[in-house]
This record gives sequence, structure tokens and C-alpha cells, in this order.
Amino acid sequence: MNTDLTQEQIECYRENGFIVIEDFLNEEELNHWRKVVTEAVDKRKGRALPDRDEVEEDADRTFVDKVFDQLINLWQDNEEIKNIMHDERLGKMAAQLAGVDGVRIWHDQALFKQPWGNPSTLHTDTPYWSFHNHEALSIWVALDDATLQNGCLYFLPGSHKVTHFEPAGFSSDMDELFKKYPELKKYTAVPAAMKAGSCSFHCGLTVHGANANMTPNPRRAMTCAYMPEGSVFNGLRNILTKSQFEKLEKGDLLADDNQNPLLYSKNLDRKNV
Ligand SMILES: O=C(O)CCC(=O)C(=O)O
Ligand SMILES: [Fe+2]
Repeated sequence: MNTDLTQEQIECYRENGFIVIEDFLNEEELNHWRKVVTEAVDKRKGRALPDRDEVEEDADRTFVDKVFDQLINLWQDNEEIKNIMHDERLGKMAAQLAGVDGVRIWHDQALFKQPWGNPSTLHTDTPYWSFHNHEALSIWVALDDATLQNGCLYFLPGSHKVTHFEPAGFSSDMDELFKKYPELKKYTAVPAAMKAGSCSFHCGLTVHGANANMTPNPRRAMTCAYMPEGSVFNGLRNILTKSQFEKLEKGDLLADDNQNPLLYSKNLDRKNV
């Protein structure tokens, strides 16, 4: 795994709100991730989360179900995914890019855009999560070549400096988000085509989406969202279990290791002391 970041890459991420890292996994690692993720997805049998069928119960399912298969928190019911996801080096990369002292896993997510799958509508991520933190971010690892034909990601560079924590996007209209952010309509979307084994990181407030999959093969990706250490509950349930949700008050620290394990913390990093 190619986990060393240069200062230039960090600056590029901060400026644009995303970065692509070519050849992130070597061939052996890619084959392992593919095998393990595909098996874990098959075992889930379409259930979005370990404890529930759907995460956004009021979403337009007829459209969303054909955007991608979305299986969340596979690490919680699959030991091999847990081993992949609980890698301190991933947490360190996320913390370095975001410029924070530490990160917890918010959730992992397999996103398989099936052949002829719908576009992933332009959206931001963080507004849907149970904490509002400008520095939250995700890694997106390509398990297949992600191309202009099969639905690679597109980003609006610099849009993370414009957006805020109100939910935006996620309807069946690609341009829905611009109702909230008319100033972004003039931005040019940049495609992040990448070879299998490459990855991108994006800030949860960077506007992003993908085209339809115009090929007869799936476009598979494994992703993980990272919550900066010290983030507090904002009242949204999202991936929290019913019992966690019922116990939390707005402003409470989100630090339950069973749900959001601490992946990296500068203060605990043996190499930094
Ligand atoms: O895989 C896709 O098409 C969309 C991914 C996405 O929105 C994300 O990783 O936040
Ligand atoms: Fe997203």
C-alpha cells in the first residue's frame, strides 16, 4: 500500500477538496481487497447495514437502488474487511490530508455501480452524517478500472470552500444541488478516472458525483468515511444503532469504539513520540 503523502499532495487536497493517488494498492493487495469485498457484499444479501435494510428510509428507492449497491459497515460483520479497514496507515493518511490530530472510522461502504446503473447525482456527504465537521473525508478505492464509460467519480474542485452542512443533492436530478448553490453552476467538474487499485480521497463537503455505467460490467469501489477525533453529535441518526441514537444528546462526543473505532491519533502514534 502506497501510503506516503508528499506535502504537494496534501496542499493539492486542501486546495481542491480531493486528490487521486495512482497505484495505491499493489496487484496482490488489489486481488485481496477484491476477493474479500466481493465475498462480504454477497454475504450481506442486500442489507444496507448490519442492523437494518435501509439507511435513508425516505429516499427515492426506485432511482437510488439503481445508482449502486450500497453495503455499509462491512467491517462490523466481516473479520477480513475489519483487518483491511482497521489499518492505522489509512487513518494517518486521512488525518494528514485533513490536517487533524486523529480520525475515527465513520463508516465503510462498498459501492458497486452495476452494469447500466444510474448516475450518482451530484451531492455532498457530511450533511447526512451524525456530526458536522468540515474536515471529515472519505477514501474511495477502485476495485475495477473506473472510467468515463463506467461511472468514475467527478469532483467540483474547490467546492468544499463554498458548501455548508445543509443536505444537498441525492435526488434523481443531477442539477438539484445547484438550487442551494447557484454559484457552483459555473464550476467545471473534473473526472477522476483511475486504474483498479488507485484511490481518491475527498472532503465530505466537496461536491461530487458520477455518470451512469454505460458498460456491461460492474464498477466496484470500496470506500471508508473518516470522522475527525473530537466530533460531536448533531442530532442525525444516519448509521447509528437505535440504542446509540436514543442515548445521545446533541453536542455529545462521538467516541464509541464499537461503532466508530479510533483508527489513528497523533498522540498515540509511536513514530511521533
Ligand atoms: O461511487 C459513487 O458513484 C459515488 C461515491 C460517493 O458519493 C462517495 O464515495 O462519497
Ligand atoms: Fe458521496
